[in-house]
Amino acid sequence: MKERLQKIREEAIEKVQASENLDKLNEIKVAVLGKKGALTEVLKGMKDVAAEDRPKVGQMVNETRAAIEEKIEEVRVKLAAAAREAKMKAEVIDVTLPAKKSNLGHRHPNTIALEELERIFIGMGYEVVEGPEVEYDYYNFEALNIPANHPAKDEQDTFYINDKIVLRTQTSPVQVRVMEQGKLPIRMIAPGRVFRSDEVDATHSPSFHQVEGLVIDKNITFSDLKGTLAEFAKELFGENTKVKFRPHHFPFTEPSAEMDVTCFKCGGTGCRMCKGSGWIEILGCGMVHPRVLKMSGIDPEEYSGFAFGIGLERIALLKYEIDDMRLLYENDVRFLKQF
Ligand code: 2NM
Repeated sequence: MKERLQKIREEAIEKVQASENLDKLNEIKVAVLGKKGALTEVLKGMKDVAAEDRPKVGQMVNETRAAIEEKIEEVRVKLAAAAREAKMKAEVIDVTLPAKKSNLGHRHPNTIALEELERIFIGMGYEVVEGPEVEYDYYNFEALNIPANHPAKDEQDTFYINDKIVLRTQTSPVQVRVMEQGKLPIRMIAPGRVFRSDEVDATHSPSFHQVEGLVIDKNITFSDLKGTLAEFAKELFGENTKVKFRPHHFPFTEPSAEMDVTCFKCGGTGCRMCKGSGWIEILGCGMVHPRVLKMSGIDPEEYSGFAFGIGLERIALLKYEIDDMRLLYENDVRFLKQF
């Protein structure tokens, strides 16, 4: 019996010492100490041992078990440390490696300009309203007092879907739709894409963007128009910006004007930016024509209003000093990232 236990002990310790990982070690533990293990077999054979020898044999079995367990624990601690070490090595993070590039997009200059205009007008209590890009001839022309023989209506200038439907040439049809709803007063801007049958060059594109504004209330005068647009120009181009209004003609406003701002580059003394004049044209405007009000169901004896139209690309090109409109449509990230 003594020899048998001695043999079990030596063999077990040898195997435990040779085990290369925790799984292997556990396998050995089960094979020696488990329910069907070699040592358990010995215990089962105790009934054949003479009664007076049992305490002695029992003690020997316990000693053997304790010795094997001790060895297993010793090796387990070593293997666990080695496994942890290996895991740490595998998961090591090299903080000196270059970071992964996150290709975050960038707002388009048009978008930056639009958000700036929206911020300014929302700050003055205006609502932002959008409408269809494919529009009835009625809303795009007739309701805006644009006569049938007007050059804007020519196929040379407008994309026709059929004789009643066009691609809108301005965003004012959105304002006609709002006026028709009859909820007064109105203080709104209508931003969006418009279409004109133009050849592409540095300052033209068949598709561009406008922000048109409309205010209708009782007692709105040209002074309100001037005050509002002068304040807008200061917000957009700087506190020292001055404005001037030149008489103009639009079918949908009377009187009509174009507004210039003092050049934000030279302050009005004349430079390349303003082609020496000191002034830069930025928008068209006027008092809404009584006929336009009447057609949309608003009584021009009771209400009056002003409107204006701003070319978004024009603002973006000016503000970010871009010299060719085509750059805005190429979507080259090297260009877009600069703003
Ligand atoms: C411009 C210039 C002047 C304009 C007119 C209207 C409406 F719907 F009230 F009649 N909306 N926008 C307007 C006036 C647009 O663009 C250069």
